Amino acid sequence: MGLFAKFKAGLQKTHSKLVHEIKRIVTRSPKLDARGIEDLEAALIGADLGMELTTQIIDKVKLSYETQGRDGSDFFTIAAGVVEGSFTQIDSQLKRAPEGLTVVSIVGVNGTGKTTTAAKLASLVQSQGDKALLAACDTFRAAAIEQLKLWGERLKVEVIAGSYGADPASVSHDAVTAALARKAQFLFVDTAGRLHTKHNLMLELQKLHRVMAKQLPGAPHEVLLVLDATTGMNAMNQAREFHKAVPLTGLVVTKLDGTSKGGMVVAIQKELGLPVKFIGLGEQADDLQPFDAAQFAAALFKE
Ligand SMILES: Nc1nc2c(ncn2[C@@H]2O[C@H](COP(=O)(O)OP(=O)(O)O)[C@@H](O)[C@H]2O)c(=O)[nH]1
Ligand SMILES: [Mg+2]
Repeated sequence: MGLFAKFKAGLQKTHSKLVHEIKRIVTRSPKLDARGIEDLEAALIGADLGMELTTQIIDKVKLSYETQGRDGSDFFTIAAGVVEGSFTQIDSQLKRAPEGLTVVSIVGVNGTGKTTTAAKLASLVQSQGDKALLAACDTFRAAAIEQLKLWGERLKVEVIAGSYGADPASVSHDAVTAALARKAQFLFVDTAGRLHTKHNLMLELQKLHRVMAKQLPGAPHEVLLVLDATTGMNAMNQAREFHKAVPLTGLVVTKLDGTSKGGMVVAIQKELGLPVKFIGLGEQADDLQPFDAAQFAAALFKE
């Protein structure tokens, strides 16, 4: 499947709801009366695009209808343009250390898709010719270690793990040592899920990062917060709190295939000024895609 086809398939739920509703509205009132505008607003907000972006789209639509006598069919082009434009400042590339090993720490609350994302990222860089290792630093749940090991077997990626209940910082220390010894380009560190409101767990995460930085200056080079798209705007609070405790370098939004509110990707990025680096569009290894604003906007609005 090509990249656009992947985006399109993964964002199908958001796309079909948006396009269906918008078509209904513009067919009913092609000249866009006040009620038509209101309904369009509701449709965009319903997809979690956020107030700011919705207003931007509606203003632009109104303007073009009033001054250029456009009709409903232009709505999609205008909306896609505004969405794409709102991402221009953002660098969504995965960071790379100037030389040697790049350490990527993967953080977030329980069940958002951290372990899956760590494995998918290892698969991605591996497909680009880099060597990756995985660190099982969720020592809080025995099943989490097994889950990552299973991915490692499937992808043929070495997994560094401690025993259940071990200090995650010591596992991360061993993992950095191993990754350096193997001359790997990337180490993806899978961490335990933690609520952003639990202070002691945030301290534990800080310690994990400190230990790696001591061993390899600059590490972790990338701290990715994994957010579950189906939790909608609650993700915003998680992002704010995590960012206070451990400076984040980017976001991964997973499970976009399971929601019709995919617009939250745009809203969250706009609100927090953090780049969305990857989006999860399914459960398979190749269902994680580097974020691309143009493809994303087209996948939401292209008929
Ligand atoms: N549909 C879908 N499921 C996902 C995606 N990412 C993760 N999952 C599923 O979400 C569940 C929790 O993922 P996991 O990686 O264990 O979450 P963690 O607790 O944050 O480590 C698993 O069943 C994953 O297969 C995604 O992008 N799309
Ligand atoms: Mg996990």
